[in-house]
Order: sequence, then structure tokens, then C-alpha cells
Amino acid sequence: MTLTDETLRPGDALVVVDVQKDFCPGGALAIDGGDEVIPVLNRWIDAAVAANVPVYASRDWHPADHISFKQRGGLWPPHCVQDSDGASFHPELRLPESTVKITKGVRFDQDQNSVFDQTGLATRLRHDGVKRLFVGGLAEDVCVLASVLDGRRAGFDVVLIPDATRPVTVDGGEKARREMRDAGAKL
Ligand code: VGL
Ligand code: ZN
Repeated sequence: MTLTDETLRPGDALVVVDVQKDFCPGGALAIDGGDEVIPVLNRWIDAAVAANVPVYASRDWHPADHISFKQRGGLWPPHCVQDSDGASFHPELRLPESTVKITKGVRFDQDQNSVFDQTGLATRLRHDGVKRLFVGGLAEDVCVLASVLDGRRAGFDVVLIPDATRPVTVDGGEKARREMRDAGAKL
């Protein structure tokens, strides 16, 4: 990536996916090195604020006994239960006050991995004049992947910030990067 490509400019947005305590070491669905994305994202947040580029941050926000939890036949241990400590944004993530927050995973009948899934986010981004998304967060092979693919489908240019994301599994991360590249995302 050239310096020009990396520079934030009007029409860009920074999208921070699910940097919550439960996805970091010590959390209910801890991702290896999940907390290592935080200092990287803080630098991107500073750059976004300096360039007057808006910041959007999603949170996974499940009802208790959510359909995605193992006890309900889902894939995951219980995590990011609404209003629990683990569902909070990681305290070291320095989100500006102007951050637009996206809440997802609230449906009783299905999971929502993508930040675009039934949130109205594409409409909001277009309203805000956004054309290109810089994306980081957790997890690379689950919610980041789904969000990047949906962002491309919705017609946005998408840049994944590689050192600002971590996968649940190494294999999953490699596959996710291939899929994102094939969908036209820049890495
Ligand atoms: C996520 C697993 C379950 C994520 C959310 O944010 O990537 N992963 N729920
Ligand atoms: Zn979840």
C-alpha cells in the first residue's frame, strides 16, 4: 500500500469492529492477541480525528441465552451479554465522543455478524458522505470478515488494516484474508 492510499481523507470512515472485553485475553470468547489491536487502532483513531474523518464502532450485544450460544445449539460460549462488563468496549480503546455506535447481535432469532446486517449502517454512511471504509477490530474471520464483505456488496471501497485485526483461528484468518481480497478489499 502506498502512502497516498493509506492517508485518510474526506469521504473516508474508520470502522472499529467489536473491540470489547469479552474478545480480549481474560474475556468469555478471548481471541489470541485480541488486545494487541488496541494501540494500533488508537493511532488510527487519532489520525481520523486529526483528518476530521468519522469513527464508527460496533459492539456485539446479545440477549442472555442468545441463539448463537452453545447451550442453544450455536457456535459460541456465552459472550457480550447486554450490560455485562464483558460487553463493554475495551477501556484502553480511546473512542472519541463523536463515535457513531452500532449495536448488533440483538435479535432473538438469529445472529448478526456483519455491522451492516439489519442495522441501517449503509444508509447512515451514505448520509455522512462516506465512500471508503478503513476497517479493524475483532474477529478477523467472523465479524470483520462479514462486515468487509457486506461493505463491498453495499458499494463501499474497503481497506482492511491488517495489524488492527486478529482471527479466532489462524486458518480462519488466512481464509478470511483470501475472501476479502477476492471481494475487492485492499489489505
Ligand atoms: C464475534 C463470535 C461471536 C465477532 C461475535 O465479533 O467476531 N465472534 N460473536
Ligand atoms: Zn456474538
